[in-house]
Amino acid sequence: MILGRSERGKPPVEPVTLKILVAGGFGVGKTTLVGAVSEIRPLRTEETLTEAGRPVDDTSGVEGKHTTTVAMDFGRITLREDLVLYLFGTPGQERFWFMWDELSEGALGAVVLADTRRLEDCFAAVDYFERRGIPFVVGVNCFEGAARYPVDDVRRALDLDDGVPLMMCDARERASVKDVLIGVVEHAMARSADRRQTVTT
Ligand SMILES: Nc1nc2c(ncn2[C@@H]2O[C@H](COP(=O)(O)OP(=O)(O)O)[C@@H](O)[C@H]2O)c(=O)[nH]1
Ligand SMILES: [Mg+2]
Repeated sequence: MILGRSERGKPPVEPVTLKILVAGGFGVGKTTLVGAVSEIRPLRTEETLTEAGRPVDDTSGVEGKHTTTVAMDFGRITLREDLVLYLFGTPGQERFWFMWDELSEGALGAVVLADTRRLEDCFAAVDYFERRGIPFVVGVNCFEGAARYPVDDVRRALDLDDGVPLMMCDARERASVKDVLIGVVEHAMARSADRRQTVTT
């Protein structure tokens, strides 16, 4: 017998798909994060850092890095059978800012990745999402060798609003990245629920 519907007699669910941006400074682990969780082979547009790009691409602190994402990272993760996230990594360098408005179209929320050794590199992303009212969480990518700071110190250094979640993570670990992504979805949903409340009361 052909089971057109699921064995339990429920119609198959059409998953909700949500778009999440992954932002942060150059070399903070955006490509790594998307690659760690994506079920599809991440689409990457990496280019070898050239001599010409060297004065613009500051690799101090990430000396092992020889490629840079020129367009974007793209990946997909199924959080539940009815919830699929599409991940879009934003290009880290300032000369690609023009792409951000395009990429953030229709996004539910964002992850801003931060490295405590170069915290200032994510200020621009934090500003961008704050200014546009796009819900975001900050993921502190814990590189080994980087000093661990108390969450409150990092929050203060980033001047984060109280409502913005900040999570420690490891961009190489699927489980860790998944927690951060669940954090974004929950934060965005809580924020939109708050807004509905404000409208009706
Ligand atoms: N030790 C460590 N290295 C990482 C981590 N995340 C990324 N990296 C490395 O840091 C470098 C930059 O990461 P990448 O994902 O390319 O950064 P992007 O420029 O933000 O896309 C790569 O060599 C990664 O392998 C991490 O959590 N721990
Ligand atoms: Mg990258």
